[in-house]
Amino acid sequence: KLGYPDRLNCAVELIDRNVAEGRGDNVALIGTDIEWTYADLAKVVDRIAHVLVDRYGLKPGNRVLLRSANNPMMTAVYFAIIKAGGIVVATMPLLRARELSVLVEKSELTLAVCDNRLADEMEKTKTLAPRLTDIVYFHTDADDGLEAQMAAYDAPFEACDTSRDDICLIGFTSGTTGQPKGTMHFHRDMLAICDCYGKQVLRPEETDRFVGSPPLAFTFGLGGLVLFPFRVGAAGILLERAGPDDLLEAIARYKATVTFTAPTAYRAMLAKLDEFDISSLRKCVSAGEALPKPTWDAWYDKTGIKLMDGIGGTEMLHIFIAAPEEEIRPGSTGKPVPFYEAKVIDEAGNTCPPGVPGRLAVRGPTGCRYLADDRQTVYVQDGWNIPGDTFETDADGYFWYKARSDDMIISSGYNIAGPEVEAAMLAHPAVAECGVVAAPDPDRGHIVKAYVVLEDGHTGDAALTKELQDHVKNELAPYKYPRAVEYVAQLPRTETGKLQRFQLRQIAER
Ligand code: 3SK
Repeated sequence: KLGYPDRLNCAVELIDRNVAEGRGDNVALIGTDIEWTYADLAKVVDRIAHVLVDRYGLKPGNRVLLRSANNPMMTAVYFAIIKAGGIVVATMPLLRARELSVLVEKSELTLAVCDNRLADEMEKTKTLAPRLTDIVYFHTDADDGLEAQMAAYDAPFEACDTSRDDICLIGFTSGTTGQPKGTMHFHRDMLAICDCYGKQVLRPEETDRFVGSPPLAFTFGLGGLVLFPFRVGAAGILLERAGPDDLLEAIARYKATVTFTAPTAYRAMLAKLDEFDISSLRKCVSAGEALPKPTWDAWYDKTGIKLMDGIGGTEMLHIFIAAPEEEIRPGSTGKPVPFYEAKVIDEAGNTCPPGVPGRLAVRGPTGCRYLADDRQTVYVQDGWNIPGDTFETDADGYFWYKARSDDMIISSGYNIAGPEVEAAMLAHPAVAECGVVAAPDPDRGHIVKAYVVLEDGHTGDAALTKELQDHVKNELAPYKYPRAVEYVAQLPRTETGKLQRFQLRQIAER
């Protein structure tokens, strides 16, 4: 049993508890030119909470838009909203006014806290969504900026006496379809992911330093860069720009020990590993999309570190299938995280035997509660969350990812998982990135089509296409080979790095 008390404010548990239990001098957050201990962070959070309550009338249960790249100040605002009993609606920094105004309307937001460097789009949002009446900017020395207002407060802020089941976060997901859905999470959920995946699978230590690329507005980043370290008094390194070079540079500079990023970033870092000292690293988490076995193998060969694959979701808050290092089976996602249950089901809802693919169903201490969205009944059925992924299990209870359920390609009656073909293609040295989807075909219904970004020094001609097709035929059952290969400069990805196969499918259908 996780057994959280009825009255619980997760900001107190994740920040103030570290101070109260003697970890106040531990480094909590590292950003560009700034380092805050837990004692520093607790003070900043309290000052911001005072400003939001006294000057902007924040009341328990109010929702607040938060808009920023990853940095310590964003994190302090995040927890100030929660400490005051508010609900954070964090948004990806790259969202444009039109997209932001949809979130403002959907979440009925009147107050936003925004990094001053993102002011242009924020002001445009205000004109598109007039219900947004107050915007307070930080990272500015303006008289009405957050920092100037905070200077008037020094006293501790008394945390709102929230229930463990009060909502503290609405995470928006556009998934890979482009239709935003708000997922609501409770105070206890923020601790549950730390106590389930964090403590049982990842097992961080107080001396760890976490670094990674996902935005904090994506719950993968929130957990991996803030919640998991905070639960044990460790440090989160927050990078405003987190491309593969930035990540490598930060690992070397700050002696990071744990990384959280997507397979694409691990692949990109592989090419440059020799230029940086990454000897401080001890654990590397990969999620956000399926981890192809060639990427796992290449990372292990070069670093000696076993990539910790996992699948999670904004709906579930974080990772629910993964494996601790000693139980990793390369190519498998792992087993249900302690306190979660998972099964693979057929169309009638019966559990599929090992080796038979079906839809993943999962349940546990966190789960999907959409904000005013009919898709709730599609996602949650009979108390089980159905994330829309096709998996199969093996006799030992490991889960093997096949595809997003809508990424299965049916060609001449064969079921082919696009990501499996992508993994095979990626094992070829000429292939840097690959997306595989169904393309319409008059004879076969659909054929497998691969969109390929080449490594430097290769030319996408007929000879290479034949070589890649033969390569896949050698790696997989030959009917899975891509009958069409197109070379492209880049693949469509979400801001969090997920491949947007629906976009490739649309292109393939033209
Ligand atoms: O697997 C994912 O995409 C994910 C989403 C949200 C939170 C955590 C993870 C791993």
